[in-house]
Amino acid sequence: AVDRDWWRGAVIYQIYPRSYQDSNSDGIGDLKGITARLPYIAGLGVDAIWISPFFTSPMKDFGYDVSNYKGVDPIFGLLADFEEMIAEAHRLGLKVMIDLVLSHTSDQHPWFVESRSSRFNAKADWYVWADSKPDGTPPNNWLSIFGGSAWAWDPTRLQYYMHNFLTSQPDLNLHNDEVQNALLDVERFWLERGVDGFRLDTINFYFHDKELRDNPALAPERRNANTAPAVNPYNYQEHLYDKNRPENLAFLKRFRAVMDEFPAIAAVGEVGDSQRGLEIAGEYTSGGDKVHMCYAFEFLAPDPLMPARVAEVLHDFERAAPEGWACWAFSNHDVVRHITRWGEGIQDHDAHAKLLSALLMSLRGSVCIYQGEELGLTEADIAFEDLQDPYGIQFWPDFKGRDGCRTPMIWDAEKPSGGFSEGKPWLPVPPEHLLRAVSVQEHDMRSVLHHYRRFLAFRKQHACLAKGEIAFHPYPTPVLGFTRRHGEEELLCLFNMSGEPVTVDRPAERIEAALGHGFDSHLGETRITLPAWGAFFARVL
Ligand code: TEU
Ligand code: CA
Repeated sequence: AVDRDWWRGAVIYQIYPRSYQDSNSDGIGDLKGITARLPYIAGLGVDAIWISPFFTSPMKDFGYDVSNYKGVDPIFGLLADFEEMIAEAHRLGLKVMIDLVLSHTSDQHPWFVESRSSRFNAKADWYVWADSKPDGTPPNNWLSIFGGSAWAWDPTRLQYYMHNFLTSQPDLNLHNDEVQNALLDVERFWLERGVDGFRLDTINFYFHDKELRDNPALAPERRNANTAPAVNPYNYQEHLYDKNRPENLAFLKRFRAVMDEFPAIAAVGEVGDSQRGLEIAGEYTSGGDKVHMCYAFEFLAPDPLMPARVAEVLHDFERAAPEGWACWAFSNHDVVRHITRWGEGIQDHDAHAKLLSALLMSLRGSVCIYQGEELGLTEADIAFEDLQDPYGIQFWPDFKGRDGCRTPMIWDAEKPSGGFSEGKPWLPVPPEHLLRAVSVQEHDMRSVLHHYRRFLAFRKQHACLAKGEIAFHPYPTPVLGFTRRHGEEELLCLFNMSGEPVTVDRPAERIEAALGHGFDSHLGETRITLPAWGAFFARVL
């Protein structure tokens, strides 16, 4: 029987295809490279892979600007390579999720080329077009995430078009039914090719306010403390009208209905909203008729990961979505790798990496881990001359962009560019990453890599970690404690989120240590001792 619920509690391994494995020495990772590495991924013990976009693209945003949704970009290979990859993944028991970028296309997509050619063509209304104000300025105050106005002037149509990201990423107009149908056709195309699900890029940006009302300024106390207006004015606006529109729910239901025509498909929607993210995630994942999970940004922010913060985020989500389902991640291709982001002043890098991975994989929800995270990779320092990310080039040096987390995967310390490519890699390989190569960590049972494997196996043995309810306990800082419960099984999970050993009282319940995952914690008669960055797991009897 097919397990339609496989996604609930699944661990999804995110692959950034440009940087995973190059098979033809052009310095850029590709689908054949991924296929060659699938046994490694399956060997980690994850349930699924999510591959960042590999579709035909001018690569202005490295694939998040699609010019043909049904084609594989020649840089990554052929459709036949994708078919081979998916067959091999399935043979190894891995689900395959692909990354659909449906909110916008590339400006080189034939739909946009036609749409911009005149005000009267078959696709004239497929994008978001509007006249300027009488003084020639954009229709309203909406801002682009990547800087400046969300409107770009088109000299042929003599109108503005809207773009939430780069000017070369025009937003599709999903208010138009033909556009919706075209996107559902793309969905069906890939489902027919055997994909098991989707990561839906910027799912809350699908619709805009048809009346094009101005966004209000965000009240000072709600502004994101991590950004200054000079770096990104986007965070100083309340995004009521340029995204998060109620019309989205009906479209998500249509999208879901197509998924449900196929067995065991799942979608995780990326909800980017620093103000109402969890609330929106709740809306989209409740009711069982829209997306299955939402990818939450809460643990991708620079805020330090304190025990109270973890509990707060999980409570907020449960409040917003008692029946919803979240998908948590600490790192991805858009943010500073978490080991660096949360690692200031921390000495024992490996212990820190292990603790965080155990915590991530013990949260209620599904989990994404990002390639290289299982090696404990740090953020790479990229010189301005080597920068590739347009978002980084725009805001340098206040914001250095996203290249530091996109450097190549490190396979073999002895080979050029760590075994990633025999050519010149598209981003430099930081020398310090070579010490963390798979080839090095394979030989060390105490390595971060072996820890990930052990912990993934531990998670598989304890269904409550994947599917159970979560209840937090008030342990004193720096200890975070909760139990996960599913059916008969209950597991107490304690995390020492500090670099000093700590001792806490043993709980009143009868417990039995469930170790075997590499943390040297000690269960005494009355006390539990956790080493620096240690964790402790026990069955509640
Ligand atoms: O990201 C959406 C998103 O909100 C990010 O732009 C994030 O805010 C930003 O990268 C700062 O960290 C998705 C993709 O993950 C990203 O790679 C794309 O650039 C973006 O959509 C546009 O498609
Ligand atoms: Ca290649």
